[in-house]
Amino acid sequence: MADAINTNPAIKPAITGNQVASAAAPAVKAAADAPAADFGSGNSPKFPAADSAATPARGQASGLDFRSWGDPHFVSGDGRKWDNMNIGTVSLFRSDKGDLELQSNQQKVEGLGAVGSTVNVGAALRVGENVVRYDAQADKLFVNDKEVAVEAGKPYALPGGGKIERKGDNLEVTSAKGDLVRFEDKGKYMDISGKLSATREDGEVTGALGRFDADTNADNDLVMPDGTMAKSVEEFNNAWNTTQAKDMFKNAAADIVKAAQAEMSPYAKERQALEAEKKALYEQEQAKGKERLDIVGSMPLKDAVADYLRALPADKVTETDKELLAKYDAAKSKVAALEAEIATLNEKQAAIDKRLEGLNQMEKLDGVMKTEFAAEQTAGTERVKALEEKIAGAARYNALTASSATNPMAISGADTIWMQGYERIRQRIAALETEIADRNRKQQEAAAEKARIDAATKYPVKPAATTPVNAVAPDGKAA
Ligand SMILES: [Ca+2]
Ligand SMILES: [Ca+2]
Repeated sequence: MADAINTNPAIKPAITGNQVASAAAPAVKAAADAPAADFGSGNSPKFPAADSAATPARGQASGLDFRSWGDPHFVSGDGRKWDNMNIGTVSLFRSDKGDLELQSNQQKVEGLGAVGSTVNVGAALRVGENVVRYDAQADKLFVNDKEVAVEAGKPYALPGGGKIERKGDNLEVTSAKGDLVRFEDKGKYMDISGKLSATREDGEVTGALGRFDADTNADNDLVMPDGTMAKSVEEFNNAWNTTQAKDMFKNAAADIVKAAQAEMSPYAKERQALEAEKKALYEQEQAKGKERLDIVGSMPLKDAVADYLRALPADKVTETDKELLAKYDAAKSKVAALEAEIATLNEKQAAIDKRLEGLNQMEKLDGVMKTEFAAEQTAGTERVKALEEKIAGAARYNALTASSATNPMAISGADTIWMQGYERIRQRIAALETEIADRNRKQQEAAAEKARIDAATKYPVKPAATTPVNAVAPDGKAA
């Protein structure tokens, strides 16, 4: 059968990877939106914060609050309420971008109610490359397996971004993206509540607390791990029990982080690395901006005075003024050097933004390629079936055509109907071949577009051989 497909020159094998036809790629759009550096505040308004980057690829999630409280009553993003009294580790939610995951440890505790109740006795949260665990019964907090004490008014900074704060009996963990998870100490147990970052996309975060989707409908939040709707609350609750391997209460923090990274898609990995780098660049830019402002604020001379002194004949300038002028010049070139550094830092952030947007587009194109490939396979199967029918009927069709040529009256009504059916098979084959070629072309176009975007948005833009920041100021002196 496969031979039959390949004999048709119109049917090319589908593209499965990054193969690219040499299709004429549209000209790379100039980076016209590259911002002018804003030296006024040291902050570029174009890049206000590290988490402003990614344009949502699939719409923002709506309804970001969540809660698991008491003997646990769950509340989903859109406000659906139900109970989950399962014993063990529950996967409350997980981001498909790989940067956020929350689990709870549900156990039956005696002395709560008449016969004891199932409650949250602990929570484990992975934020980026950190695992934060809270043991409600011992009232102990662990960051990456080390016990940590967080006092009110003294936020604990998480490596790589984010923080933990104490607010009365509560501990609030904020991720670098702005997700908030609250551990509420209730003595023998805890409640868990919080709000996801507004940057979260439709369905990006999902788990035992439901799917955080773009709509505001509470009835469609109970989505199973395989993406289908749960048939019952019980089925839904049971589906989100955590396996031993992914249990954050039972594995070392380093192993949890490693496993999470291994599961991330290449897009998610690159995205995470870029967002971390962008944040670091932004912080450097702020520091340089502040340094620049400090120098500008304490210039030894006003520009007008410097201009005036320079305009004087040399013998009219005092030694003191000469010294001031020299200091003024040094400060001026330091400012110029800082401005150049700030501009470079700005450009790098712009390039990262461009790449992040590129990653979104490439991910979408991957989806297009997958869909087209699947449809092409379906059409291919149908074509093979039709070809078999065509081959099986060929002798009869040829015989009927031959006798019809000599004596049209010799063809019966049934034969005529049969011949029309045979014609339809031939037409169907032609239509399928057009469809297959069309779907194949769409895959090639998507692959070419993906390669074009990949090349146009590569980051870092230049190899690391460019002048390193901080190396040499324009005046030739070490900065
Ligand atoms: Ca929603
Ligand atoms: Ca919903």
